[in-house]
Amino acid sequence: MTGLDPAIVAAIGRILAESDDFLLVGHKDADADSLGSVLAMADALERSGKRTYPWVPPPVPRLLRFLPGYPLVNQHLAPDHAVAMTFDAGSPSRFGELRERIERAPKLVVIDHHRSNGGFGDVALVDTQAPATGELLLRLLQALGLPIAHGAATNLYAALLTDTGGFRHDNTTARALRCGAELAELGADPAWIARMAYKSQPASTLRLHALVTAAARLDCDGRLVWGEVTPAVLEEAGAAMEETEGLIDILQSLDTFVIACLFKVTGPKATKVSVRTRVGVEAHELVAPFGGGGHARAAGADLAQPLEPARSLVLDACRRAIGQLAAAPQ
Ligand SMILES: [Mn+2]
Repeated sequence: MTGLDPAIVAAIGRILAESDDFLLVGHKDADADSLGSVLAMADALERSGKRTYPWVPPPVPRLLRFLPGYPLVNQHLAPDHAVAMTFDAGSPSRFGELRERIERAPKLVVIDHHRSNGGFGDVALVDTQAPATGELLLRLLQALGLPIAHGAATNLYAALLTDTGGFRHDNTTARALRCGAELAELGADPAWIARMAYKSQPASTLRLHALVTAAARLDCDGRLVWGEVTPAVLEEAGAAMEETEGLIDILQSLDTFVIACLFKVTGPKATKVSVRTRVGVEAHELVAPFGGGGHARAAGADLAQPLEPARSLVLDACRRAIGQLAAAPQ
């Protein structure tokens, strides 16, 4: 057991005891950590006689349809008196069109592990050392004595597996592996979840990854690598934007990698960037000037600009960060 703050656990326990309806929300561009945590919490609360309303800002990624309880997401509007709980979001800007709904809930409970978490909500269980929000939620459910059924264990394992990049990123700590073992004991099937998360790609995804990887550019002697996803490349691959998941992992597998960026055109004046960094460059600090956030090694930002100006702003910041790294005494 990792030590959760007993005062926070008790405060969450009181809110759960006093309410019957819970609006459970993940972040926009939902990943398995946010949606898996939402679904695990929904299952635990429903088994405790509560009513739950699991939501993520649409669209709900189809890639995550293997998560137990997926068909329950975005089905029923929560009543106004429902308590809101959010999972894996470091700021209210991550709730997209659900933001206003969450902010007028009578109580807001926040469960998160982002470095960039600015502190919001009436009660916040935030641990930036947690390998995944799913890990933090497992510890919370255990501390509160709530049921953790097979489906919830599967959701939490999927959260942990994907947030550690398949147990490869530097948040793959003893704490993460212990959590994985406990979830396997609770009924999660590691091989099946790995197949669903990583080995179930449609041909369009392989084509998209090949096209973007082949067109990727290197700079700063290969320490900076970036790729871009435009409407044209999506059309050529016959792929949807959500199929870009995993692409950044290919870019950051480069031997000389220090910073990897993936730029995605999400509108005529909207560009999303995902950033990965090696130790020495703080990804969440790199994207902060652009209104973004995240973790030390993985972060992202949404820029209200077309691709070209957005790309040059971000790449300039990357070059400066790499320059400072070179100048720093080793
Ligand atoms: Mn996460």
